[in-house]
Amino acid sequence: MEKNHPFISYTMKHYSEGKIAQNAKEFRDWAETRRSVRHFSDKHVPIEVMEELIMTGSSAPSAAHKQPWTFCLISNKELKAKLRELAEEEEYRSYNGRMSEEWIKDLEPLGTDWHKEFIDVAPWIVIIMKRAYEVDAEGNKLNNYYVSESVGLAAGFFLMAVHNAGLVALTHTPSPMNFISKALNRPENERPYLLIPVGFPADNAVVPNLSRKLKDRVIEYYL
Ligand code: IYR
Repeated sequence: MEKNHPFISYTMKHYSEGKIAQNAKEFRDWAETRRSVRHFSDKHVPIEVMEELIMTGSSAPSAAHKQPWTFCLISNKELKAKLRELAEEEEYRSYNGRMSEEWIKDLEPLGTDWHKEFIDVAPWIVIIMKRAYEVDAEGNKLNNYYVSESVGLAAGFFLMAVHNAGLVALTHTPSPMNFISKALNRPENERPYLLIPVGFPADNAVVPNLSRKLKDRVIEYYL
């Protein structure tokens, strides 16, 4: 083993087969209760909570352990209002010409349109940036690998942390997203990946009555 890259032992709690089956079932049942929510309350969520959720996101595996992400944590009212305005401008154009008829039809059951009220109502907006490459102190570019895959995993971990905390989120992809880089003054090596409002659901929040694929359509067995 390389001296410069030491390994440490890793041990996990040993569960019985029955307990493992129970854990798997209970976690799945709980995960199935997560929903994307578009109607937010403006109720306060402490910054310390958000930091914990983000650090759970950042615990995700990443290619070559580069952790190629930055989570922008936004509560500033003026900035949220500006982001909403810019997102709505782009979304208006998307819904009124840029998106295909098929796409618009696919979104019908979700009840989305170009209005993005949640961006300034939710107490927090988390914008996950993917870092295409790193820049060292001398200005040299350093590679990151499988950036989209890695950042997708971090986003997934983050969403589960939000759900676990008793909060809700929406994975929003305003398109195109370059306005975010400008509004947040992000460096050249970062690209917006997802905009995620986080908070409590509004009292009158509703979600579409969707069902999820069952295992016969999800799993192909090679036993
Ligand atoms: N970006 C638009 C459209 C949209 C696209 C998909 I794919 C969705 O699952 C939901 C919305 C919007 O946010 O409304």
